[in-house]
Amino acid sequence: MESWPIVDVPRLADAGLGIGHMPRVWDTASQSLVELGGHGDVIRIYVCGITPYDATHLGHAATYLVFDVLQRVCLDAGRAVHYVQNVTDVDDPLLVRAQETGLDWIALAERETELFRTDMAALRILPPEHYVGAVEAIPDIIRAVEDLRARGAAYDIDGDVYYSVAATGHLGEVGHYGVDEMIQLSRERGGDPDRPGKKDPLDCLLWQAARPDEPAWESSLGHGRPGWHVECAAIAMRYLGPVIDVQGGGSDLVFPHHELGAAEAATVTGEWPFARTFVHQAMVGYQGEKMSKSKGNLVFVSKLRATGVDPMAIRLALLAHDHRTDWEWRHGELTAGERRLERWRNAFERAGAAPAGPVVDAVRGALADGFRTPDALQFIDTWAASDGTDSAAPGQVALAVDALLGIV
Ligand code: 5CA
Ligand code: ZN
Repeated sequence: MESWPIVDVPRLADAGLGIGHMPRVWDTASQSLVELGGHGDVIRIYVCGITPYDATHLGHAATYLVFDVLQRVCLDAGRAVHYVQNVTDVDDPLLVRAQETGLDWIALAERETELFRTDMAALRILPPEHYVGAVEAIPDIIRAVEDLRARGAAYDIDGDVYYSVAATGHLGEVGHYGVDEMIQLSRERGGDPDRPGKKDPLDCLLWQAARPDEPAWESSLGHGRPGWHVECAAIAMRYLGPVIDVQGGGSDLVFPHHELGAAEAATVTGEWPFARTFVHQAMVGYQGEKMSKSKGNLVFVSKLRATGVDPMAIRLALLAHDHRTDWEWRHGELTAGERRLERWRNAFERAGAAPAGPVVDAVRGALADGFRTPDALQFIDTWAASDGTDSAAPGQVALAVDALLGIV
């Protein structure tokens, strides 16, 4: 489907600021910092997209912002990035919401996807090269499921097709949860561990036979619709190849989504790991709980924008938090972001300032070494508060803040 408009990223090398370093990011699977890009010049990134039944909230925005800045760091290091994102435009929560509201599920998905695009564009988030809906990926998904079947890794229950976790030797290698925890998480996050007839409680749906009043497609697997994990596995394999550099998303996707998606992909390709790094944004909470569409405790990007909030202040408010630590949105977050933005913009307008080289190096270092966005912001704060006579510096630092942090 259509992505959103391209965002221009200045090349700092052209402004005499050299090139940056490839980032070391926290990989959930190896539980360590891993340097990206050890396997060629192109960095392949797949990030799990929205299920479009409601508007973009700040938790979503935090997730997509992390992968935006990660790409900026790779680009600054002179690498090319191939970036793919999906839209889960047919799934239970979407169909339930459509039913509840009396809206056509396609119209609901289109409306919310369009709002998401507008929010992403306003936040200056780099668009994916391929923005792919589950519905349009159905042929790729069917092919992946057929392949799993041919390998003996799939079986049927009453017309539903399941992936057999017995087919992977890697279960648990992404999330490191014990079996009981995995069963519990699967129960909480859309799985059906208690369904009779399953060979293993953790086996997951690849293809769901048509239910009354639900959309379904004809296929060699029967009349039905795709399961969730295989959607992302199939799209990533189709557009990025058998092994990717980054599988990204929020930490609520570690299990079962990324664990089982990676297992399915690896069963198809025979290659492991499916992703060299699994990078996760921690959960953004609000009013004591994870911000989530199902709980309804949401702060919407579009609502903030409608009240005149500068999207760049939203970016700064989100980047002020470390991506590995859960945090809660509070009232002061936005004011702090707005004040910071104002201080920075004033500093960029000055006739002279402290030289750009050291602060740009420091920002690059904080981002490359563990992706420490809060530290990166503080280095700019310190520069903005300092005096100097370098007349090129304000323009150069502004350019670096645009290139690396996406803030103008
Ligand atoms: N369509 C699936 C992924 S294939 C899905 O999880 N959609 S979603 O709309 O529920 O979430 C979209 C993205 O935002 C996912 O990467 C999810 O992990 C992330 N996300 C959701 N809620 C939060 C939150 N409160 N904080 C941080 N990230 C979140
Ligand atoms: Zn996904």
